[in-house]
Amino acid sequence: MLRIDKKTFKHDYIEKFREMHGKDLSEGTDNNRYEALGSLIRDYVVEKWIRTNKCYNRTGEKQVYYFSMEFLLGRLLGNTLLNLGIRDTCKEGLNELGIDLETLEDLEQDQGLGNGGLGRLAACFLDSMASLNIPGHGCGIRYKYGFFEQKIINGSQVEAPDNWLRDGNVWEIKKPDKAQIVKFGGEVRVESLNGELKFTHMNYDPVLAVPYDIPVAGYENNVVNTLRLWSAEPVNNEFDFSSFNRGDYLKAIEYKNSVEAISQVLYPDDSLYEGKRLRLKQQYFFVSAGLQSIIKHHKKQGIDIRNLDEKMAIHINDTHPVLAIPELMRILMDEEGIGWDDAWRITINTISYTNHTILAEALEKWPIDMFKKLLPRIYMIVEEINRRFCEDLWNRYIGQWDKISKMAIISDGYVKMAHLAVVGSHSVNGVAKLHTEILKKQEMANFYYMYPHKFNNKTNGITHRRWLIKSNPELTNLLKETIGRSWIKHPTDMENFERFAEDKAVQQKLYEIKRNNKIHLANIIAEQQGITINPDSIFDVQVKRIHAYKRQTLNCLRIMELYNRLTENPDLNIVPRTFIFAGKAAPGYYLAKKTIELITAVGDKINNDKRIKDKLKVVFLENYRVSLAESIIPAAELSEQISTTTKEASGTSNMKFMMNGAITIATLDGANIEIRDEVGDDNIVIFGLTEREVLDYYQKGGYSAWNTCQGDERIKRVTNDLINGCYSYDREKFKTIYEHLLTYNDEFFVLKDFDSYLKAQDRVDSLYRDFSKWQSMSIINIAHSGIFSSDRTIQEYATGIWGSGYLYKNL
Ligand code: 26V
Repeated sequence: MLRIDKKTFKHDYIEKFREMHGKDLSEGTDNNRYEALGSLIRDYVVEKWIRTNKCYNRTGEKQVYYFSMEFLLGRLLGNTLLNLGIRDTCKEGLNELGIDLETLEDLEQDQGLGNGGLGRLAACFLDSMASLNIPGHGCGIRYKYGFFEQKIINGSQVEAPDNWLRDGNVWEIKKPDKAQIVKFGGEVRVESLNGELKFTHMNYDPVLAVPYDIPVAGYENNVVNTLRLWSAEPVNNEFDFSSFNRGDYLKAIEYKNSVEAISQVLYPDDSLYEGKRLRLKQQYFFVSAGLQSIIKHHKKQGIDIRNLDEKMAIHINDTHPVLAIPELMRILMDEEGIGWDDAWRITINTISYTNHTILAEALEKWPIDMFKKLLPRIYMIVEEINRRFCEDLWNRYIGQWDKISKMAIISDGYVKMAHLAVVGSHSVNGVAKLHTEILKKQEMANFYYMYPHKFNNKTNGITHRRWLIKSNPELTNLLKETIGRSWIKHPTDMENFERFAEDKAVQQKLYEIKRNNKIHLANIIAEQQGITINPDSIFDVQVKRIHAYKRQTLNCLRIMELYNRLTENPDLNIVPRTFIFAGKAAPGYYLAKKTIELITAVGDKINNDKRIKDKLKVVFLENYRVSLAESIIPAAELSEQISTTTKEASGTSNMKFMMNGAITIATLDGANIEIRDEVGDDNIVIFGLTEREVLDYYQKGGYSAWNTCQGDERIKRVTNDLINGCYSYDREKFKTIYEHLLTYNDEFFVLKDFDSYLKAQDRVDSLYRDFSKWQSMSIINIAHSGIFSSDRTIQEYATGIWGSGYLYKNL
């Protein structure tokens, strides 16, 4: 915890402001004030950062490196203040200077270097590693443009670049002296020297990888870990003017552009793999730079390279950083002179891998030709890993050629990244129980049979510091008043809150807190979208990436059905509802973009129909991002987790919602199952096909969307409404959605689950009418959310995978 009193803080702040802006505080803009505050807090953090690093070097503690293409951090100011334990002091100090802390916090640009769940998980993990005293650091890419900014224009998504670095970034420190060279292309010369093969990479295109370090402060424990993000620069920063003739000049510019392209932009897809060469380049770029710098660091500490696996663990977030496996082999063999067997032992012991999806279309594989040309030495190593692996398979599965070619790392003209990840690591984990079971029994059954010891489950989690303490201060206070503070460091202690489930005073207080959060969100909605919503309606929320398997369409069709009932009978007795959606569609994902158009069209019609007396409102909030989620989630009452069973690996917003007291309506998919197990069937609303039923339909067929539609008048009507001009004069507008459901037999069982979903929604309506029942459900959900803190998840990774104990000492 940082010991700083209000007086010192005020003094430091005023000084910092003058030094940065060359004027007095009273003359500055809010932006000036934010910059000065961020910069001052960074200075405070740097002290602890230096001390933490010294401590790590002194103790020789095992270091964990979390490699990820994405870190979706959001804003840093508020959470850093919270973790340093100085948020209240700063707030009061600023107040006395006539400055509102929250106003400044709101000025910070989100750091949006991720697509969704996978990237946000990496950010939660960084927070938990630092807070649990684990020496764990992030390694990724400093994209110049993060996840695109979404605008809704005439009801459709329009993408704009996210120029998040425009006004600088107070949190990063550039470290040019730690830059590394990454080599692309060229060829490999193989020589035999004294009976040993020597590999020399020649005629390659060098790229300079320059690191930017971001401090990650733990919660009141003096630990500051590092997130290192790499930026690509040409090797000779500017092109070489000495050879200034036309040809060279253009070549030099071309080289500069092609190098800078590497860290230019985050790929905005998260479920459709495309074999884009630039993405492969990005992957090798940060993995190679990261590994080189880590190994140099460890060597500097005097560590015997043969014991590297005792001193570091490298975790790969999905297959995106899987080139860490051959790259580590390359460094150990070609640069450190270690033989294959030792290098392989070190590599396997060092690397562990998390799988985040079973969607076949998201599995990465690279065309051999592309791979070989771009990374010739790495390809040779992958080929050798594959040769040895296949030899092993031949001995085990004599004559079973089909099985062998299915499992091979290189086959059918591709390098299969998930296979490389399983073969080259000591641990493979899924992110929720069901997901891990599906990996073991279906998607990776052959590998599980061969390496059962590698497979394990680590159910995801979320940091309760951002998703409860920071974003829901009133609920945090209620918890402190009722059960004390132990849950802050030991989140499962939130279970003590269950004792208050039937306590009328606590129920009332909880209701008031939720209502305040709803009003806060209603104000944002009024400001952003110009829509007035009723704070006494049920806030029914689905916010996440727009994807067919997440079934925003199912949600939308039931709104259309309810609207039909209401127009026929405006006196229908329902609790008024506000349906809130937000989420981005991948720019090339036509069906997802059409889904947004449908939601906004349904909203336009319903919100302006006087007949239904404001009983329903539909809102699509633009530009979903971490900071917006922090306003939406504390205000939610119903959490929509309605993916097709088996398709959502875990989900993490489900955990954030329950922690903030929302009731979940869900299929038994991903971590919804664990949530159900925690709160019991009475405190969650479950519907839909079971895992078995879904798998049977996929394997054996037998589902007819058309017949399901014909057998249900409500479905007939709402699907018809997609093409009869009800929601658009242009009858073609939603035809793709209609066809996906009816012509192409509804891949994600939207119509099959429709009836069950409607019944579940009716249950929600009647539960909500019972004030005391609803509040007690809400209390039970909050009380059981502690287990979904990423602190629990990270403890499991640390003890079960990384073998890194805790440093329970104060730095
Ligand atoms: C895949 C691809 C495919 C190629 C284009 C770029 C790209 C970027 C990311 C991904 C990975 C998507 C996988 C993912 O985000 N999975 C989500 O992971 C969450 C954290 O484990 C989990 O809660 C969600 O259920 C799962 O969908």
